[in-house]
Amino acid sequence: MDTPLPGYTPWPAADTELYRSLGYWTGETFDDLLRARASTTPEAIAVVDDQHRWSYRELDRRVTTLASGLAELGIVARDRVLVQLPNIAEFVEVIFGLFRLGALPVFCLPAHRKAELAPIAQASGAVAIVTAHHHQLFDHAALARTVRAEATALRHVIVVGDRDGTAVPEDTLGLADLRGPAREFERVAASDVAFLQLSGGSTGIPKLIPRTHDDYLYSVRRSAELCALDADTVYLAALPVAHNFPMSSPGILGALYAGGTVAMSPDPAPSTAFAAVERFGATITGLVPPLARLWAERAEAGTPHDLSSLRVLLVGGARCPDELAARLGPALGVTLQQVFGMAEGLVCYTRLDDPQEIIVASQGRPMSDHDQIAVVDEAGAPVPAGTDGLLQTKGPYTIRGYYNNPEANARSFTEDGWYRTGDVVCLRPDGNLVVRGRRDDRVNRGGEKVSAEELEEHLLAHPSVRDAIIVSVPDSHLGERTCAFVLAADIAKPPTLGDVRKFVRERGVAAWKLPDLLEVIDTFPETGVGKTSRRALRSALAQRSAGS
Ligand code: AMP
Ligand code: DBH
Repeated sequence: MDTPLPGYTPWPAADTELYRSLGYWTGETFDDLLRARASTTPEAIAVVDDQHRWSYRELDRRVTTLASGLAELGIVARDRVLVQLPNIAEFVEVIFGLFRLGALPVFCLPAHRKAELAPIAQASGAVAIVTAHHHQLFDHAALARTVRAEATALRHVIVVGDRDGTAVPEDTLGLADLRGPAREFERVAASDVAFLQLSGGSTGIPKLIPRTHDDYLYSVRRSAELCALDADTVYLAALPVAHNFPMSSPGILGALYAGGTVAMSPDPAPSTAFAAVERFGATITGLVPPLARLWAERAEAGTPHDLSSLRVLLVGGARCPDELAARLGPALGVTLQQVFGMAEGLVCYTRLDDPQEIIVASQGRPMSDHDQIAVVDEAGAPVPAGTDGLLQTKGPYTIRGYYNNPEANARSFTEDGWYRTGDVVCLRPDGNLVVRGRRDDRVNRGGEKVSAEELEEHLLAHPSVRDAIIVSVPDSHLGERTCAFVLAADIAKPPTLGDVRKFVRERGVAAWKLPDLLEVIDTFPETGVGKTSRRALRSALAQRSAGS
């Protein structure tokens, strides 16, 4: 198809030409990649989990069967399909099945509930959802059916059956039953959108991130290079695999690109993941800082598991305290690589051979020579070298617009195509970035982002809440936690933390977004301006909680 996907903002022609001429955008698609690996190293192991061990040949065969089954259902190129799966081998089968068909996975997280999935389904216009039957005692198939009832275009609920063999529920399709007559699939263009990724902490219409084969494969290739992946790599997916970090930095796609192995850990906690490292001989993994701390503590205390296969640990998603960064290498016997990235594009890494000071005290530098970064003030003017400012970026794998969302685009992109990351950073003279925090009201709970505005809206729906403001408070484990400052509707009957958590949960919101702390107060502080801006109130309350 020659025309871009409606709702997608392509790079300007001059940039497209530049990235092609530099050899960054190669014209290869994800399906080409799998076919190439299946033909050159068919016997190599592509994916392992507790129950499966698939060679590239076996993965390729399954992908063809699945793509045929999906085609049989009437799913065609450019259709969007929500994928909400835990870390299991079938995740890889499903996304490559969709790639073969030219359909677009929309990457949802297992923790998402109806309040997230229904708007994502609606905004993406998804025609199907692929989900687990049960996962961690939650009935995902039932959730998917509820979402289908609300999303206009969503027709099919496809379920990866429980591993005890329980039949999939009525009115859904079992993944294993999907097959169709062998067919040829039309090759998609590498300049086409390959999938939609989600941006952390959005309100209203979800911000869907369209990534093309060309741009994403470039980021995967470059990541694989900087993280020294090769055919012996075993990448342990410990974080939820649909997230951009374990997907591509260098992640499961980096491992497949290098002809290595993806190993799935159902859980990132040391109790589960250490056994997975040992069992699968993992050589590299990625963690958010609070988990990295748990891993270090457990290893320092002594573990029966052999972690000696592990060579590189990536830490990112939230600021890694320098003290923790210094501890990780010795504790786990790895080289630490800090990674500061975003699903919208830009990824910065410390390099494996950087001096220790850079690895410990910075979040690295952009991975591409053609990443452009600018550190600016509120008016968009560059700040003096070495001072804190807002990070803007553009480059060969940073999107120029969200999918079908002109309002978000007007806020998040400058007229000349720079992405406003919202991150406050300092650019060191050596070119490495130090991340200081965020400008906006997004709380980063150890890599899981919470939009203050989104959570406030849920709290405002509670009958005992007259008004609510969410602020981030420092936390020794997560880095940040959410604190709800609340005005009670009736001061004689103030809401409790338990009440509001239960209430928000029942509204179908992902668990990580529930408020951690609640403070009922009489009035919100004066902000000094006539008009009470919520932003000003948030910062006044944040100062108050920092002082208390
Ligand atoms: P998301 O929108 O979910 O893709 O999250 C991307 C955001 O996560 C970035 O803009 C940062 O705010 C934050 N982030 C990612 N990696 C790091 C890191 N290493 N240090 C600090 N913040 C990070
Ligand atoms: O937090 C992120 O989104 C993130 C962190 C590290 C990311 O997208 C990435 C690396 O690619």
